[in-house]
Order: sequence, then C-alpha cells, then structure tokens
Amino acid sequence: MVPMLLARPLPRRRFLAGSLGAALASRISPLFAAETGKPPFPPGFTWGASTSAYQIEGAFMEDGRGLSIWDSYAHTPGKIADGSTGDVACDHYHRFREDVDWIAKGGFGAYRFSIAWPRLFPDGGGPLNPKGLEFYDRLIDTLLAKKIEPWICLYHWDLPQALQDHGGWLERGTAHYFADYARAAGRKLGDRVRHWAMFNEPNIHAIFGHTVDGHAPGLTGWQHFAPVVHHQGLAAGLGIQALRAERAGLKLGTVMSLQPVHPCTESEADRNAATRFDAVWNRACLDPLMKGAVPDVLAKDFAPVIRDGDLKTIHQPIDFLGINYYSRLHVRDDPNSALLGAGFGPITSVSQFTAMGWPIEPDGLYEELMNFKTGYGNPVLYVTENGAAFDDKPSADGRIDDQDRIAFLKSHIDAAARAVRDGVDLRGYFVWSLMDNFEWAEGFKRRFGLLHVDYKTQRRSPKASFDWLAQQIRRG
Ligand code: GCO
Repeated sequence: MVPMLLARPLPRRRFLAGSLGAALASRISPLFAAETGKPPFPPGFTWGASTSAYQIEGAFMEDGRGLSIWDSYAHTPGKIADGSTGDVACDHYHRFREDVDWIAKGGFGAYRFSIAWPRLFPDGGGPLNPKGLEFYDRLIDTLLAKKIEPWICLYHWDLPQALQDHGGWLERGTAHYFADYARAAGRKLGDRVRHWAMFNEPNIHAIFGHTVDGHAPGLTGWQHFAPVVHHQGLAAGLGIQALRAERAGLKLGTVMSLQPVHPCTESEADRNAATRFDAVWNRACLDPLMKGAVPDVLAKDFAPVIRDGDLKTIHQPIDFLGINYYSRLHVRDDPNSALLGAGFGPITSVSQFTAMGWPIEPDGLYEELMNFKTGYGNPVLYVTENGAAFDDKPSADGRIDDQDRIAFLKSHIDAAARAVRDGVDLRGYFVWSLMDNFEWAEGFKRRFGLLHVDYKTQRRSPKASFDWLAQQIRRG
C-alpha cells in the first residue's frame, strides 16, 4: 500500500508477537458464522495469494529482460531503506516450481502475480522477447497442473525504463504502448488465463511515484498527479478494449488501493481535509472508472489532460474490481502537504499497529466494502491484497509463530464475511503475500509473507499463519 511516507510520521507502536498476540489468538474462533453455523462465504469463493514481479522475481538482467523504473530507482543510493534492490529478490524466476508447490500446499485456488512488462517488451514496445514470455508460459502451466488458477496483473509499477525516458505516464502515448502490451499478453496467455487485472494501485503509483517521492520513478510535484492518474486510467480502458477484442470470455478488471479516509479530529478544517484527501487517494482513479467522472475538487487539475471521449474509454464495463486494503487513513488539514493541503496526522482512535506503523483496523475493510454497495452499484469485488508486516522472530525450533499475523488475517476475513452477509458482492480474498519479499522503499526489512524467506539461502519455511490459513481454506 503506502511506503515510508505514511509509516514515517506514525509512532511505531508494535503489535507484540508474544503475549498480546498469543492472548488474541486464544480468542480466535474458526471462520464460521456463529449464528448460522454455515460457512460465511458463498460456494465458489476464491481464496488466493498475491505477489508482484519486481518484488519476487529477481533475474533482472536475464533472458533479455529490459530495465524498469524500479531497477533505476532501487539502484539510486539512498532510495531504499536497507540499500537493497530487487536484482535477486526471492529468486522466484528460478524457483517458481517450489513456490507453486507452496501455493498448492496452502490450498489456494488462485494465485495473483504480475507480468514484468520489460520481460516481454524490453524497450516498452517493439518486438516481443520470446524468452521473457516463456517464463510466464512455464509458470502458468505449472500452476494449472496443480489446479491453481493464474490471475495476471499487467502492471505492478515496473514501467520499462525506455518508456520513462520518453516521459512515462506523463505522456499520453504510454497508454497506447500499454494497450499493445496487453493485447500481446492476451494473445499469448489468454488461452489459459481467465482473470486479468490491468493495473495495481494506479493511485499509489501516481502519489508516491510522481507527486511526493517514495517510489519509482521518484518524481515530485502536484502538476504530475492528474496526467499520471489520467494516462493510467486511459491505459486500463484501452487495455480492456484490446483484450476483449482479442478473446471472448476473459474476466477483466483492475486493482486499487482503497482506504476509507477519516479526519484526525472533528474540526471543520480536518473534516474538509479528509474529503479532499479521499478525492486524491480514492476517487481520482475510482470515479472515472466506475462513474465516468472526475471528482469536482479535481476537475480543474484534470481538464488540461482530458480529451474528448477519454472518460468514456476509462469508464469501461469491468468484470471485477480488486481492492487492496491495509488500513484506514487518518488525515488532518496540513497547508504544507502537496496533496491539496491534506496530510497524515496523529492517530488516537487505534492502539495496535503493524511493523509498517499502519493502524490495525479491520472495520475499515467492512466500511470500504460497504461503500461499494451503497455508492457504486454493488459491483463484483475481490479483496486482491490484505495482510501485514510484523517483526517475525523465530522461536528456538526455528519456527515463526506469528500469532499477530493470524489475528490480523482472522479479523479482516471476519470483516469481509460481515460485508458478504450484508449484501456486498465479494467473490474472493487474496492474502498479501505468499512470501516475504522486496517491500519497495523499505527493502527487505519488512516481512509480509506467510512463508518466511531466508534471503541468504532462499529457503522458504511456512510461518504459523501459513498453516492457519491453509486450514481455514480446507474447511471451506
Ligand atoms: C502495494 C502493493 C504491494 C505491497 C503491499 C504492502 O500495495 O504497495 O500492491 O506491492 O507490497 O501493499 O505494502
């Protein structure tokens, strides 16, 4: 979700793995609705695990892969907290068979991963790199052989550097390069992959990559926000059109990081700031897609980049929307913030935090999901990411007994179940993440995985949360 910028100003009160975690876990009940005794999720509900290319693949110069903006950013001194890069990451490029075995052991029915655009098109456009494609061919076939449904995300922030050199998402032409890439990927892989997400969190990419620094490509300035949001939206619309024309029967959508925004205090200034921040964070990307309109407060900023017909292209019918949820956002009036004078403020209403410094607020997931029922016509939703980083400490026998993560997952899955019971059309839940990986500007310091990764040996070992979730999935 959010990089250091959010983590930084927050007090790092840790949710203790030991006593507090254990106390909470002892209160964990199985995932069955106490009142009815029936499983809370409908039959066919998808249980999945999520990852993304740059965070796990490594092999950054192998088989003709081009460089991406994240290669450039991570190699820039001072950008990544522990000085690391994704050059090797989890070495998934070479170890994907073992990783698929783990997905199967966890009982997941689906695996959401992203394609590295620069593996398929090292220069962004031009000829397709067959070696890059072969990797995804092998991965998909390995998943299907284990009866795991592959879910592709086409863009998880790793723009080919060659396109960045021509202006990246500030340029309208990048949207057309994206559509060509989507079409080619659909042509080659659409015979085996049904679910396609165009983008991962275009809002976070626009804010932290282009408006306030924290992510690649490291641009700053409010003037970048509207073009980057708009061109990504346009790209998603054109990508959906291209894939629909390429092959019938695909399930097409996109993924956003959506977080309810609450004011830090009840003052009018903070309440207004929260409304503005909601427009920037959530609605700038969401409303053009779902409603064909830009939020009023942003209309002036977007006007110069919107051409006739664009909003219609962006407002494509979609088959699903993916929601990544980590916490609510607590916002105050802050004249120094580049984001319409609204910024993160002190959190007084929550007492438990993850190792990222993010407040633990399962109710916020319920609130977000219900928001779609009341405000967006109850579309088909999937939670495409939810999870937490904690300071995992192995016990004497080497096991990681991450009761804090189990409590986190349990409370959020319960919140999702509540939303389903209250009529939200939620069809699946994907945990972030299958394994510990490169957490963007935080490097390898933050561990979100259900599998622990020893980066020296690349050994994967299941944490207690892996076994717990596997058991819940098996129970149906
Ligand atoms: C994001 C991304 C993931 C993150 C995860 C934890 O939301 O930033 O989709 O790549 O790793 O959210 O921050």
